[in-house]
Amino acid sequence: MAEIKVVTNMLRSNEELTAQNRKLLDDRGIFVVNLMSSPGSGKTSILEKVIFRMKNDLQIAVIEGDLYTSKDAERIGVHGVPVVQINTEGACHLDGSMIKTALDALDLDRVRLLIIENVGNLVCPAEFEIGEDVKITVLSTVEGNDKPLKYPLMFEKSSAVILNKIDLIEFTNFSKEEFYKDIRSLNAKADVFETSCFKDQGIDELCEWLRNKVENKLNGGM
Ligand SMILES: Nc1nc2c(ncn2[C@@H]2O[C@H](COP(=O)(O)OP(=O)(O)OP(=O)(O)O)[C@@H](O)[C@H]2O)c(=O)[nH]1
Ligand SMILES: [Mg+2]
Repeated sequence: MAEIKVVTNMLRSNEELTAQNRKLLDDRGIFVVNLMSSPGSGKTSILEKVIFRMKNDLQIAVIEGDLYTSKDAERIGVHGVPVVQINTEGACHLDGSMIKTALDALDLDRVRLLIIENVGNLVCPAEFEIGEDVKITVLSTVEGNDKPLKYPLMFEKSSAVILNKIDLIEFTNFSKEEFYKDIRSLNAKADVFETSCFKDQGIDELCEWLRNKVENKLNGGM
């Protein structure tokens, strides 16, 4: 019983903090992405590509979630955009309190698009709202096309799904047919992008999608 109470309190506290974070971000019209995937699917690589293309005409900031290191924040920092690293010290997902700390470290008046790279994990991050407008899930071809059905929640809740490492598909048994069938059965509305960070494929389309979302939010819609 005691354990159940602790979890309940934690979730409630996360909800409260997330609501505060969301208000802070909504008041400024900042569009927020919660970027999730298994470890190594290509979240940071995609971010680097997106930032390179968009940073000159859009104010972008990044929050990097990682268990222990600041390796991803260092990669993003090279591109000259504001980035805050959160080390979860073993926790498998970001939560409202961590995001609050990170928001305090950013100059939000100079941000239009905030991308939060969650801890690499296909399960836990999907269960915690962190003040985002949309969730985006990345799956890479080398992980196998069975993952959406095996780990459905993240795919169900995402507004967009990115199928990354499309350049490697010929070396795998990944079935795009099965993948699209399963994604559609879980989430009929999700937009799907096929990307390769090595071949620069699909990144322009993803940037366009993000740009539209940022503009919609600025204009008061979602
Ligand atoms: N072939 C190929 N490799 C890629 C692609 N995107 C990323 N990679 C490689 O995949 C590895 C992992 O990429 P990351 O961007 O670090 O992945 P991540 O999801 O941020 O990883 P974590 O933050 O550890 O969860 C790196 O070696 C990348 O160079 C791609 O489109 N094609
Ligand atoms: Mg990363």
